[in-house]
Amino acid sequence: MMLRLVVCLALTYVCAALNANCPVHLVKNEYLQQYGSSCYEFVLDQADTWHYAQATCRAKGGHLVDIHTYGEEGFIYNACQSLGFHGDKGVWIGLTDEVTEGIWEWTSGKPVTFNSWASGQPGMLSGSEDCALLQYSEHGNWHDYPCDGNFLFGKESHGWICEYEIA
Ligand SMILES: [Ca+2]
Ligand SMILES: [Ca+2]
Repeated sequence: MMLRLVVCLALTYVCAALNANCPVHLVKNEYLQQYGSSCYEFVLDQADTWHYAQATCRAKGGHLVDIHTYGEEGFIYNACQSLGFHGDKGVWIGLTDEVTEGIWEWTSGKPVTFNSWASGQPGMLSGSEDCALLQYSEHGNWHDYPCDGNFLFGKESHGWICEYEIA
C-alpha cells in the first residue's frame, strides 16, 4: 500500500514536471512534454495528411515540429519510443518544399540550420514528395513523402508532432 502511494506520487511529480510550463489550453498528459523552451504534443494515435496535421497545430497556436539540433532530434525520438512508437511508423514534421521544389523550409518560419535526412533522401520522386516524415525505422531520420497522397500513393496518413513555444 505504502509502495503504491510512493509510486503514484512519483509518477504525478514526473508528469507535472514534463509539461508544467506548457500552454494551459493543451491537455496535460504524457503526450505533452517540454524540452528547452518548447512544448511538444505527440499525436501518435491519429493518422492524417500533412496539411491536416499542420492545420490542427496552427489552430491551437503552434506549428508542426521544427528540429534544429541533435539534442532536439534525440529528445523527439526518445519520447516517441517511450510513448510506444514502433515498427514502420512515421510522424509528420514541419519541413516542406511545397512552395519551391528543392528548397526545404520549416513552417515555423525558422531557418533550416540542421537536417537529418535518411540516406538517399529527399528521394527520387522529389517533385511529388514535398513533406517530411520522421521515421522510427530510420532511427528518427527523415524521408520526404507526398503531403496528401495522390493516385499513385493513395492517401498519406501519419501521426504528427505539434510544437508550442513557451512564452
Ligand atoms: Ca523546434
Ligand atoms: Ca519535393
